[in-house]
Amino acid sequence: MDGAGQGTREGRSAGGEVSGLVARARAGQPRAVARLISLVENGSPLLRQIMAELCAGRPGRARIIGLTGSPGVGKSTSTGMLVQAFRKRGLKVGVLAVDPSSPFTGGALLGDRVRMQDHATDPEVFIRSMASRGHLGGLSWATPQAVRVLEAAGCEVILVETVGVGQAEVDIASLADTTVVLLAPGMGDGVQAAKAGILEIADVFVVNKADRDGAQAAVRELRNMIALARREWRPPIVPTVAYRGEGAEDVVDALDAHLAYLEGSGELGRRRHARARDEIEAIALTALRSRFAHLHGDRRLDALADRVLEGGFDPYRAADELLAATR
Ligand SMILES: Nc1nc2c(ncn2[C@@H]2O[C@H](COP(=O)(O)OP(=O)(O)O)[C@@H](O)[C@H]2O)c(=O)[nH]1
Ligand SMILES: [Mg+2]
Repeated sequence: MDGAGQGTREGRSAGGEVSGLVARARAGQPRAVARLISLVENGSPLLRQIMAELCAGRPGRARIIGLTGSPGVGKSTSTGMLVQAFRKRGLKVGVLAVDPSSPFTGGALLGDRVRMQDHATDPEVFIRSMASRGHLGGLSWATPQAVRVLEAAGCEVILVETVGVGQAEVDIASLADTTVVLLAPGMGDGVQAAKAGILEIADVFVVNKADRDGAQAAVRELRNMIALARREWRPPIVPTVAYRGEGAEDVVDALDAHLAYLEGSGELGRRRHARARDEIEAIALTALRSRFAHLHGDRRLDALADRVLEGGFDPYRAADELLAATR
């Protein structure tokens, strides 16, 4: 139903449709927010116009908090716990789970990929899961654009959950104002943390599952590692039992302390500047890639290959000619 009819309408008055959608998203309508995020996720051709409209007014001012860590460490549970803590303060909260396997409860669930366990919905919470792959650039531009949609919808805090494997961790650190790294006792995370460079990206450490044996040892181990790292900001370590909501206020306090540090040091502005740079770069690289995607099989490429094979013409010059020809 959504398919052909929608397509025709988009074709006829894409401008009007985008403006209407953006207006409804700004008014906080979950369906409009969901639709905009779907368009982001699918790399819709309408994105250029959507972003133009979203960026036309004053920029969004949401606080962006990234949560990362190994699968099963308790990221989704902790995200739910933090949603509650921020809601208690009367803040409107957005959640992006860049991990389609994450179950969430209790918000306006934007799209059907998030499993709903609790049917109570809170209109002041938007929750959405996004596929981490599927288009070039991955997190690098889809997530900032989804964040922009949530900001337009009035979210004051946006929690972004990513599975901490490889590149995703680094990506989340460049996206978020504050990066929370979660560990749990008995997962061998301490050693892994040092290896994976997690120490550098963590602004706050949460040792979740503090109800289990080994939690204190994990805290001690982390504390020792942090003591060796030379950083202006020393990440606090907060033990939590997320599924019982224990430690929620301590995490929020740690997040607040980090925000105060970011603001006081000028680091907040630097991080946001770097984020905008990354996003522009990712869009530009995606555009370049798609511009060159058709080259394979291009007659110009064949002709240049023949010249290189004939001799007297090197592949660098050939590449220069190709680049110049495809401007
Ligand atoms: N023992 C214990 N289990 C927890 C705690 N927090 C979450 N869990 C459980 O750990 C499992 C994984 O949690 P989830 O939030 O989905 O982890 P994620 O994969 O990192 O998002 C679930 O079964 C949770 O109920 C905790 O503080 N203690
Ligand atoms: Mg999860």
